[in-house]
Amino acid sequence: MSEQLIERQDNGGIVTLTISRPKALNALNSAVITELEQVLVSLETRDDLRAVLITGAGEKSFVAGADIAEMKDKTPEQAREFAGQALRTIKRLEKLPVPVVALVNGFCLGGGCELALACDWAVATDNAVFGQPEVLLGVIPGFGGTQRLPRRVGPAMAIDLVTTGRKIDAQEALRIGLVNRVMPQAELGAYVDELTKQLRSNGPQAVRGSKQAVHDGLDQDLDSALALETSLFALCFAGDEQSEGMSAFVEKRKANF
Ligand code: DAK
Repeated sequence: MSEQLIERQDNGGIVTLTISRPKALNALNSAVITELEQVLVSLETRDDLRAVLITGAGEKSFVAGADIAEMKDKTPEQAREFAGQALRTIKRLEKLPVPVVALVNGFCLGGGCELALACDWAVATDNAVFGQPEVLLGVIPGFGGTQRLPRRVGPAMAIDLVTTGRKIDAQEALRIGLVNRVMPQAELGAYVDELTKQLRSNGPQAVRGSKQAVHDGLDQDLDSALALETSLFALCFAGDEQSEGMSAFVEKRKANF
């Protein structure tokens, strides 16, 4: 039986995906990307999906980048094929209709940092190390780093990181807004439990609608984006969730979504 490179754990619709190539610090090779894409395709149409958490196996690395050994001897045609598949996969992750959270538990470099940037938000353990060191290898980021990084941390900091290739620690990542919070590795499990509880207690369609409003709105001018928000807000009143949520408040009980 072939080794599973993406471990899956489903906790009532909160799915944790663990990239599992610990001997190579979870570097992304074609096999990982292929398996990740298959998993994402299977999640895209799941109505019961509430959130996706993505992390790396072991305590040393989230993802140390694309697999350099595999990339080294690619022909231009093979590089193009890899790029197409990788970009399609990361787009699928970004477009999932539920919150996607990166649990960055160590090295988060190159394609790993770009994977985290395609998630809705990231949290980090205090041993995490971030960077876009592609220039040290004679290439530029190819997984969206030059585009998503400036959108997250601003162009000046992004150009600093992609042109120097310097590594930053978890505290600096927090300060520049690359991650939302930092915690000791031993507390990551408790964070996941708390997040799972929180997301489970919210209206699932409202959670999806909130994400959709932010994502789709960012591609539009403010007036169009506000009109989109109004439409999605009104749509909430067409389902059962709003009625249950507001009735529960009035009746002083917990909503049952
Ligand atoms: N690829 C392949 N193997 C890797 C790897 C990587 N990115 N990172 C680490 N490994 C392997 C090491 O080769 C080593 O394997 P063995 O020698 O034991 O067989 C094992 O993991 C443990 O690594 P180290 O012995 O080096 O461990 P250290 O603690 O000493 O150092 C490190 C950890 C993370 C600082 C170091 O391993 C390192 O600098 N790794 C490379 C980090 C890096 O440069 N990452 C960026 C890669 S470039 C694209 C999409 C994406 C990309 C490009 C195009 N398209 C869609 C077009 C992305 C490019 C990249 O990510």
